[in-house]
Amino acid sequence: SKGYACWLEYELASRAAKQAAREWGREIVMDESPQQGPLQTAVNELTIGLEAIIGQRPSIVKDSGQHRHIVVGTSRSPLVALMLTENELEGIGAEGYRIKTVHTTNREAIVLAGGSSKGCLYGVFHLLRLLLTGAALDCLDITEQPKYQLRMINHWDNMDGSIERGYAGRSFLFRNNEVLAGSQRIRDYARLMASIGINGIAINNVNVHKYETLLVTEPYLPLVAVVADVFREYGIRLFLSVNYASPLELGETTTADPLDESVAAWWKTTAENVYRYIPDFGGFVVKADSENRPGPFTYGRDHADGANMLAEALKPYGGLVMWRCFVYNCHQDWRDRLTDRARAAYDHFKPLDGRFMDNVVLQIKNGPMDFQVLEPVSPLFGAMERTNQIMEFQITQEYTGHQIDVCYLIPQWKEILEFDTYMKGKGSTIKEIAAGTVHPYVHCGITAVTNVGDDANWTGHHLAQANLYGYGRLIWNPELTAEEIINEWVLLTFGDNPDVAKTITDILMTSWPTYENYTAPLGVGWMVRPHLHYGVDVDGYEYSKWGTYHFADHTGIGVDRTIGTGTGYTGQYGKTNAELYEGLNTCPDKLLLFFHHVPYTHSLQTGKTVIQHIYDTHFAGVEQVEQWIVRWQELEGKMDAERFVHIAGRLDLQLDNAKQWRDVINTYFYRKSGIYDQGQRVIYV
Ligand code: BDP
Repeated sequence: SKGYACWLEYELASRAAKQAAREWGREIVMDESPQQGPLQTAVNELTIGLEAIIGQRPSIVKDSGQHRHIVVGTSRSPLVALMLTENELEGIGAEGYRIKTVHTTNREAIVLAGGSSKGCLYGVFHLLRLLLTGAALDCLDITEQPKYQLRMINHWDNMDGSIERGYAGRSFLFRNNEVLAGSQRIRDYARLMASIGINGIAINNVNVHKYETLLVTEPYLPLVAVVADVFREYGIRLFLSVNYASPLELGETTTADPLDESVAAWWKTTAENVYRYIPDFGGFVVKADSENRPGPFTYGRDHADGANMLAEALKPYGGLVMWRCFVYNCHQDWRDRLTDRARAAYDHFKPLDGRFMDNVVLQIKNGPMDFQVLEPVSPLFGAMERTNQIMEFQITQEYTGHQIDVCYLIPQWKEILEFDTYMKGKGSTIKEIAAGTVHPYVHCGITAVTNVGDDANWTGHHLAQANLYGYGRLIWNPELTAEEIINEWVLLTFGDNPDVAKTITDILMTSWPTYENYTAPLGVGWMVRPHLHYGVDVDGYEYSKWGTYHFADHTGIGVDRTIGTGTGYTGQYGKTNAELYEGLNTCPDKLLLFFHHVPYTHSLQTGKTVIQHIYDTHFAGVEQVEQWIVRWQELEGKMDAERFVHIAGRLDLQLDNAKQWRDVINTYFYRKSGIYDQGQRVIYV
């Protein structure tokens, strides 16, 4: 079925790519003999790729008889050392590589030198990409290094086979409370992830219940180890989400107090056992004291106590504790309305800076609320100089259209990465903080909740594959533009028809602003159907316990988060940003209602009133989707029918959704404000 191979669809190779592969790729020269592990995988992948493109299996030789050939090896290979100078090999990090075309008297070779076997693996996927995208192979000279040390994926898969916030079928990791160890799909998945540079995957949901609690114990551990073995071949370390109260819930202790010795001892034994099965185990992901999950608060302890107790157990083996900062009061009542949920993570964690062990990494969602289509950047990120941090994005489209609606998220992530916190002066961007270049973090990087399931095409919507591909590419190299990423992805996934490429690029590049246009306005967020989080429900969360309010009444809308008159949230940012957001006239329009409560007649920087902006954007959002549908229809016959029809169907559903949002939002604000649309369009149904 179309789409299973994702961006590794080598059959799509153009004639030019085939020609180039024939010229260079008949022989792979190596002098190292890998038995297993990433180097062996690298050679296999190069062989598989070349064979699919050329139509003939390349041979692996010690010395080439061909005029043109490919040399693969780590920087320890004598052959590689012969082809590249010491200078050229210097500074290739363990996960990096150099690809260089070397000309000798009568030979030409593309030399791929990996800083380690993992570097070779990443380099092979890069080389195949170069071939498929038509790069000039006779003058290559590329050195690459990932920007981030931890490049992770989080699954929210449950052992019963369901996926929390999954929109692409059921889990391919678990079914009927069993681990699907040994499945081909897991291997195919590891391969896809390695091809975009992912090096750590947490396989189960952060909400850890009965069966998942058992994953770190004997009956399941050997099966988890089988998955870890597969991941290892692809350079990926396996992580597990754990239940903070595991020993208590398994009946092996009478408490989960992190300072209780029996609790600490249980985790030590557990860690020892985990590492017996999985020697390169990555560590634990922990959601504690959050949304009804257990945590150290129950025992009057703080999150440093909790995280350090686990970190102590993992320390001897090099394991990490990915401690999530999504901690807030999810049981607010109306009297709590001024205890702003956006403040929670910072208020809880900032005072603990310096108390965490160096194998603890605080995992912080990109925004202070919860993966809305638009939010300011979390003020906690970069605010703790002495505590490792990793940023968490959401690839799965929980609040951005459930992979029914198109929403290409790379532009959102890029905007976040480029955000300057000014923590250490200008240039203290999220991009640099996550790389550990602003504060001397020992462990840091980026993680994201994934969007895959057992659907034939992995992601439900074919176009949602772009988010997965783009995530990996972006966290390898955040300097890539959103368009560059699409260009690569389209070519690799759909082939080189220019009309197909142009239409898909245009749709993807306009999709995030379009989704924002027809949903909740100006950064206020929510207004979604409770729990489901798809479709409009203006007051769905307005009077509930979750702390997510828009405060719309007959005069105005928005949350006053200023220091002057509001919740004081703006004060969690450094001075430059605090002032920017605090000022009604300096606060960027697009986040206005996140930070300020304003009358509907308030003038935006664009000169429009808030109410007119709401009307206009909601009409514009629907019109944009209608235009996409017209554009899409023009592709009939220019691409495979399977994906053409599938995507056309999703666009129709998206149009329904957009219209519903438009009508409900516009009607609601018309009724609240009594102010007509200046365009005199029908705004109420
Ligand atoms: C929210 C989801 C919920 C997750 C939670 C989390 O609605 O399903 O469990 O985040 O990140 O976005 O822990």
